[in-house]
Parts: sequence; C-alpha cells; structure tokens
Amino acid sequence: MSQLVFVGVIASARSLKDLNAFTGYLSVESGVITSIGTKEELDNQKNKFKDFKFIHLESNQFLMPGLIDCHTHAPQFPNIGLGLDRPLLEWLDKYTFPLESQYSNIDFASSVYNTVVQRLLINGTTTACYFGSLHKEGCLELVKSAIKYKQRALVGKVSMNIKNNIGYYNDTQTELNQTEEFIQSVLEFKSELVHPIVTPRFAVSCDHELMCGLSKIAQKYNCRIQSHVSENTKEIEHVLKCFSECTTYSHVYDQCGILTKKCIMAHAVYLSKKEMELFASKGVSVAHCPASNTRLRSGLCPVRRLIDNGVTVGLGTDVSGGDSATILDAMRRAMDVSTHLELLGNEEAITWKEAFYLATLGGAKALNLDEKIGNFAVGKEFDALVIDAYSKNGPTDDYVYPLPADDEEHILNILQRFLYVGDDRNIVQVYVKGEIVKDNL
Ligand code: XAN
Repeated sequence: MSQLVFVGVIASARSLKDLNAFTGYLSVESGVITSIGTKEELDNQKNKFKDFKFIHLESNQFLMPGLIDCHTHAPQFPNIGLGLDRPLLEWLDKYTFPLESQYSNIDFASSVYNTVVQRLLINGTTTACYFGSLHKEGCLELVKSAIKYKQRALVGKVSMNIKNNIGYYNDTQTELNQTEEFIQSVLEFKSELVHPIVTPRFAVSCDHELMCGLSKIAQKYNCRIQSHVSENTKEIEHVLKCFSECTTYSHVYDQCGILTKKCIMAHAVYLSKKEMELFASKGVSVAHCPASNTRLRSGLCPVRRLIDNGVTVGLGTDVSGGDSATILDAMRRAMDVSTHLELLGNEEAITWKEAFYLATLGGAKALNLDEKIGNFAVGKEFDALVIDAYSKNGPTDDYVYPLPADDEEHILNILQRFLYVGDDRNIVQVYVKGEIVKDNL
C-alpha cells in the first residue's frame, strides 16, 4: 500500500463547534494517518518522506474526511425518486415491500448492490450503514459488493415477523436463525471494513419476542443494532396500540434490551424530552434523515434539540424514502429543516460547519467508529476526499468573488462553496483506508 503525503488545504472537524481548516500536510502509511502539520514542519523533515508519493493540492482543492451515511436502504435504490406520494405506512405497503421482496433473486441483488455501492463511493460516501432486505443470501451479495469496491460498511439483514399483505416476513424462529447465520457468514469474510449489524425493521414489523431475541444476538456477537423510531405520527399511534403496556415508542425498544450504546435509531422526529434523555443516558445514536422526513411528510426533526439533550447524531440519506443518494444533500436538507424550525421559533438552526461535523465525525460517533474514522488525527484510518471547489464542468463557476482577503477567508470560501453547491463532480478523489476508490484527479 502506498505511502502518501498530501500538501494543501486540510479540513476536518474536531467537534461540533470546532472545524479545523488550515494549509499544511498530512501523511499516510499503510492506510493510517501518521503525521499532520504545517508546511514549515514538512519542510523541516523532507528526508523522512523521500519514498512517499506527494499529492500537491491546487489552491481551490482541499482534503476532507470521507462522508458517512448512517442510514440507507440498499435494496430500495431501484425505487429512488418514485412513489413519494404516500405517507410512511402506505408507502411501505405499496412501493417498498413489493420491491424488497424481489431480493430472493440473487442475480438481481448482486447487480443492484454493485451499482449502489459504486454510486455511493462516487458521491464520497466512504462508510455506509445499510438496511438490506429480508433475504440472508441477498444481503450477503451486498456484503460482497462492499468488499469488492472497498467501501466501509455495516450491513443488516432486515428482520420482520408481523404479517403483511404480500407475505414479506418470516416466522420468529426463522428470523432468529437466519440473523445468526448471516452474522456468522459475514464474519467468515474476515473483512476489516465490512461488519454485520442486527436489523429489526421497526416495532410495526416485529413483535416483542423477535426484538428480544435479536437484541440477545446483538449482545452475543457484540454487534451493532439498528432500527427506526418515531418517524411518523400514525406509526407511533399504531405502535402504542400494539404495545399498550408501553408509554412511549422508545419504551417498546427499551424493554427488549435494544437501546444500548451500539444502537442506531433512524428518524426520531417525535421523541419527547424524556426519550431524548433516555437515548443520551444509554448512548443510543440517531441517524437524522431529513430528506425522507420531508418527502414522506413525516415531520420536522428537531436536530438541535436532540444534540442539546446529549444525543449523538449522524446523517442518513434513507433512500428511497429519501430522494438523494448523497450525504451532501443530507447536509443541506438538515440545515434547511433546522432553519425552518428556527423560523417557527423552535430552535437555533445548525450552521454549515455543524452540518460538516454531522456528516463526518458525528456520523462516525453515531456508528461507534470514531476511534478509527470521522476526522484526521494521527493513528486514525485514512478515509478521505479530495475536493475541487471549482472542478471543470462542475456546478460552480469560479467568479473569484468575493475576493478573498487572506488565506483563511479563501479556505472558508472553498469549503462553503462545496458544502452548499457541490456535487460528485467536485469530488475528484476518494480514499478508504488509504486505498483509492475514485480517481478523477
Ligand atoms: N420504517 C421505515 N422508514 C423508512 O423511511 N423507510 C423504511 O424502509 C422503513 N421501514 C420502517
């Protein structure tokens, strides 16, 4: 594996409020970041790097951590941009379950998943947390695609045991057996990048017994576990009717042992303060999915309130309830929803710097991967993007206005341009663990 030194603008979040952007260098050896510093520090130790490949970034280019998608449904990609005219529960029955039920066909699964993984990598998603479908073998195709194209991924075989009108569910014992077999098969790949995640779909599709069994499997294999919570008011009503002993939706999961620090819950639009405090105290993370919350008319997730209550938050594209495969879109939608809530007098909008954090280090924390990825620090694995804020044929023309007063202002300009206006054309290189997976430089 090559030894690299990047020289130029480097941007990475230290925390929600601290975006570190400077001109300097970063070195990588065997996929791991080995040093970061100023240009002067590099000049003083040139000899040390004589066998390294140098990548000198141009003035409108910068290096940033890879984007992290904390919640997306790989089998739903063939539906992207379709059927968004129904609320959640109708949408699932009419569009989503019929498509997902097709993944008993391995060839179909393999071809869709190869395309999905490549699409996400092109868009700079170096880590994705995937929902698969009900099918163990189909989901293994997703694992193979992520390994083949070198994406970091958590892959879940979806579990459901409540009847629906197209027979897209299994009995409890089949679900528990297949989940365990799926985990064992994924572990047999011995991939450093791809890991299994236990995936009860949500409390509308799973009963108490199944959810308790799945949480035990997650504990046995020390796996992460993911589901959906409080996305839509009709969904919440339905869940509280089915689990009448529970006072809140979160309580339904808590009584099954699902709410742990290895748990990622998508949506969380309608959590009460008490539920947020429960999430914070148990270390449960939220994958904020603003695109699907809007498209399926589910609601406006109060992301600032979640953060202020101590909940760890990352971003999810949530295709195909969400209509975009890129976390750049999720950043903008998160800022928009938060701004709408500010306009309604409900919360202070998140800033673009905070959106950058949520898409990188926040996501890594939400997935419990922040010891390895999420920002640039010596010892972390090198998942990164080279961005050209004004790439040829890209969405932004270089008017060079406002004229930057100094280097610092220029850095803020190119970062903002990319965050607010950029797309995959601006992402000229993508690295996962030091290996290049997209190269348009
Ligand atoms: N709840 C869900 N929400 C969503 O946006 N997409 C889904 O596939 C799903 N399943 C349960």
